[in-house]
Amino acid sequence: MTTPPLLVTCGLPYTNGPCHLGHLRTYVPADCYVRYMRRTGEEVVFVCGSDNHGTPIVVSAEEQGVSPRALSERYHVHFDETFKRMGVRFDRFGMTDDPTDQHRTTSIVNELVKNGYVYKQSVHQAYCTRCKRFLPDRYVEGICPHCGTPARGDECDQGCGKHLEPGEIKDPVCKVCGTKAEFRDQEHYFFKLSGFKDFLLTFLDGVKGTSNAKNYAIGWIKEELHDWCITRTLEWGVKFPGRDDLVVYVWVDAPIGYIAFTEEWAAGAKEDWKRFWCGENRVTHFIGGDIIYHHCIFWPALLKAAGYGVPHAIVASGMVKVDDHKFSKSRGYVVWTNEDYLDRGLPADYLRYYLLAYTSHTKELNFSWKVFGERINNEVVNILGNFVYRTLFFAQKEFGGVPAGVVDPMILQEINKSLATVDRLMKEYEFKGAVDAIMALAAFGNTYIQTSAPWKLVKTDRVAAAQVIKNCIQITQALALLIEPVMPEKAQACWTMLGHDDEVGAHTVSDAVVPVTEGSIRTPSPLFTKMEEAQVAELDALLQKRVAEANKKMEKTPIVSFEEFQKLELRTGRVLAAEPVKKSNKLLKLQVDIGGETRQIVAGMQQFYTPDELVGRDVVVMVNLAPAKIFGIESNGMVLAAGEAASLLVPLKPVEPGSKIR
Ligand code: B3M
Ligand code: ZN
Repeated sequence: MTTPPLLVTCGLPYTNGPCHLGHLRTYVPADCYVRYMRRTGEEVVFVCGSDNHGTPIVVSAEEQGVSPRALSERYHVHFDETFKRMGVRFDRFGMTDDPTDQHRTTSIVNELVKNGYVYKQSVHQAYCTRCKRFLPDRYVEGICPHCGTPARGDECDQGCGKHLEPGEIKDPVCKVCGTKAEFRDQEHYFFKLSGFKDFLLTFLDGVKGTSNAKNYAIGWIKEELHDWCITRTLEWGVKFPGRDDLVVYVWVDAPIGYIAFTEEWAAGAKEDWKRFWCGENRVTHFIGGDIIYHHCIFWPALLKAAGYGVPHAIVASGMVKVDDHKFSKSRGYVVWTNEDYLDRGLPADYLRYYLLAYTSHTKELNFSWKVFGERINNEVVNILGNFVYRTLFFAQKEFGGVPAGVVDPMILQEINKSLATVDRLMKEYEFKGAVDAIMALAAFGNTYIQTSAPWKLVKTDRVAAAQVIKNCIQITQALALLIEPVMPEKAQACWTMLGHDDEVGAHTVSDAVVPVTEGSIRTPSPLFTKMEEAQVAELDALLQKRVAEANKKMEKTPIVSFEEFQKLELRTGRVLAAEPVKKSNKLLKLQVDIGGETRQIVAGMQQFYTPDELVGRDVVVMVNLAPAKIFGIESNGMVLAAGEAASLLVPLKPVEPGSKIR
């Protein structure tokens, strides 16, 4: 049996905001893997596209007063261009809103229905009475029923990370207007996911990729597996077949995009997309660690139910932090790919190197400009750049290029060792390890040239000096070939300086041990320039400024809508009794008549009023404040007062206790 071709995909970016470091943490390693695998002689197709549907896009489009399609097109172009600038080269970068995905999704959903995996059921769905609409997914916010953390309608993004089904979220609030949502019944379609438990356990047992993906998913399945609601009440999306009022859930048509983009590529390349997706395949998904659930549970079950091949490997990247803080756009802990990096003229290859070499693919990456600068200078510039430049400079100066002779077997052996290590680690998705092995070869070269000192040797033994340089050029050639998946532009520059006219990427990595031949090279120039301290400081200052501004914005008192104000129930109340709270020199325990009901309220007023001064007075009470225990005493409301001395707010004219404040 022949091995099927390799299809690599990347999680699809939503078209509602620009590209940032969090995106790149998945795309750069995927691109590195694709480049490497191609250069082992494999047939590889690399597809991605933008994710245009779902509530994140609709909400953003509404905010900006444009259509979801227009917003999607804008960011689609943005991502396409940014990836190219970063050297991430997809064979196809499509859109989920385009006809191919619409068509493939409809076809797959029809298949699911035909195969008996879909049923209709009424669900409690969050509904906003003010906006007069159902609140799917990110239109609603509330509390996660599993862990109690504030969550979005479709996922517990801050807490346990679980996917939430419609109707599951507690205390739902409309994201658009802030109104407390209510639950109303609505008919939806469900996919019988619960029947796939055994299939999924077997699938996950065999799936390749990184262990984090697999292990999380197995844990979730062992806990429980609910059926999956696959429709939403939205205008924007792929219509559910036969229902004009429903679209399929974005997490159905988004991964189907992987197939659609393969179809689009195949149409252009005169290829058969089925080779990649039907039966035995080698589909490899690179994803962010936050979408493991969708790729390891929903997606394989869906493919299986519709009669497609299931993914071969799932590679999940670890989280990104910025300056030791959780990555957060609203808090300013973000690095924008264009604005903060590429547009400042910084080389894409430096960031690629940093992302790949910083830590293991599945571990947390803690970005800081300082460490970025250090690693580029200490590793890329001092080790790799230094070795290559010394070698080529000396070769050119003394021998006018590559000298004659035969490379030492010891050198070829060293290179072969590196090739084997890099090969093993790349295939294990251990990109950091692979980069380290390449840098170790450069460090070996540095030590070798330093201890052999050809610049001294040449004065006494020209032949021996030529031998050293020949060996160093062989190592340089190996480095250019090996570093290409990591730093494609710099690798090409190095390759060209070695005197080649073709593309380094057109060579297999095994060419690293093909003996270099005598001949001329191009005048060398340093491959890399140092990150200047001042430049690093400036980039860091920019980040700090952004964080400070975000903080200020957050601190600002938010504007409150009339509806929100109305949620506060303020009434007049008459103090019936007051006594000091034992063992406290600040608190008074009050009994307040708020109109037919007596409330016990604990207030910090002992220094300002004697109990006698308060009894009989009319005050203003916030009635629907959540009850609290103060000094072990239940307090049910708050008496309003102003200023340091707690001057009581009182009605100017007499009113009945319990009069509403309007
Ligand atoms: N658009 C982005 C995310 O949740 C989402 C990925 C879809 S991959 C099929 O990270
Ligand atoms: Zn609303």
